Amino acid sequence: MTFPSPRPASAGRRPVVVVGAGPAGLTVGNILRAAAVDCLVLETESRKFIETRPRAGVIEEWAVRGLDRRGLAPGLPARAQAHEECEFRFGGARYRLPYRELTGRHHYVYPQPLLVTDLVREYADVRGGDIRFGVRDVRLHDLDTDHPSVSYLCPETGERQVVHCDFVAGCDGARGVSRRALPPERARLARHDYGIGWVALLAEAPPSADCVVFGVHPRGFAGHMARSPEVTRYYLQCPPGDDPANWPHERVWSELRERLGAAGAAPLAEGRLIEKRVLDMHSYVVGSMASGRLFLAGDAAHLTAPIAAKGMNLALHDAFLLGDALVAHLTTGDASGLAGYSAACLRRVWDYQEFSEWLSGIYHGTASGDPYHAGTALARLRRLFTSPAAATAFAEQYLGAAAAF
Ligand code: RFL
Repeated sequence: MTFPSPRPASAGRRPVVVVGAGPAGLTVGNILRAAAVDCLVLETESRKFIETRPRAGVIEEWAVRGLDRRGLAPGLPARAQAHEECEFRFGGARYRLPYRELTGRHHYVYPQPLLVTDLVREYADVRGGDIRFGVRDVRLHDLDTDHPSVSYLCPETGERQVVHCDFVAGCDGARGVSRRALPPERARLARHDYGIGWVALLAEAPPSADCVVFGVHPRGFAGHMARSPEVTRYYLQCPPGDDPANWPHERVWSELRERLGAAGAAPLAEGRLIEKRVLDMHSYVVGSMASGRLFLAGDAAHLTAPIAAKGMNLALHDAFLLGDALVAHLTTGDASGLAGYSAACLRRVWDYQEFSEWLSGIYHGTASGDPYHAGTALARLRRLFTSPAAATAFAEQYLGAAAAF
């Protein structure tokens, strides 16, 4: 929904207002600041909250190169762990997929809160960017005109403030307000519900393997992903809508041991569970990521269930394209980047959606209770470990290294 123009209570003017300080919004803000384009970032949460909110950890190599090229997250390649292989466990055995050997590429593991901390510091403390935390009731106005604005309630005074601008970058995630400001035909979602839940866990425990591990088991999928030498993310498939209270410490660890068990595997290092939430696996993609002066980026435009660890990577891809396109338009008048923005982003988005859906078949088919899906899941798995061509194709998709044309 877009609101009629408010009476300016306290007007300011910026070329760009960025709504949301996640990886997408902060990256756009940093690119604008580097080109001396003034902008304002609005965020509903506090700085401390966004710097500690746990989520992603796997960043693709091209995304790290993109950050590095723009002077963002300095030193990240040195501080992040490089991952070169992953392991599938099924039928009581372990199968390694050496994706670096197959493609020459690797993943980085760098927790999202660290990336957000780096990006906020660079934007606000180094590049002098303006950011307002704790804002309430953000509204977008007159997006179909050449004088859009964004208003919000100031956390200190409770008064509505209005900022006039040329463009709005809607980077406010899955539950933000920007997507709702698209006209209905563009806001229409292509949505996919997997009909599956995952208990997402963070354990205060060192990783129990030197790579990401996927357990494909008749009791359900289980995943193991390092986050740091002290913290490990685990996933356990569960019914959608399940209550996290149904997963006490003992049950979690016994299911993880069972589903990730395989001959020769190191025992799991147990630890206190510091995050436990149930995610209902679903994905969506908007019809268009642009309308008038509004451009969406990241989860505001498309959600990718964390099956293949793609969401933050897509948010960064959008942000690189949007930041560069806004700079080109505002500094040289070149509008071609903005004109092609939505189509360019959606190519990669759909590529990653398709891979996530394919991978879901492998993860969840065996436990589906449907012998047909169990059969095709095993066939996909066997193919990965019998056909070097299939393994290489998987590796390219898993790393996001396949060109999205
Ligand atoms: P974010 O990170 O949600 O940031 C949006 C920001 O906007 C603020 N906000 C508003 N601000 C102003 N006005 C409003 N009205 C607002 N409403 C909301 C929010 O407070 C927030 O600060 O979106 P962004 O920037 O698009 O980034 C997307 C990523 O955060 C997301 O895709 C990833 O976390 C997904 N994801 C993963 N992605 C990967 O690439 N690799 C991974 O390994 C990976 N693991 C994961 C994940 C997501 C997970 N969950 C929680 C669904 C693991 C998990 C468990």
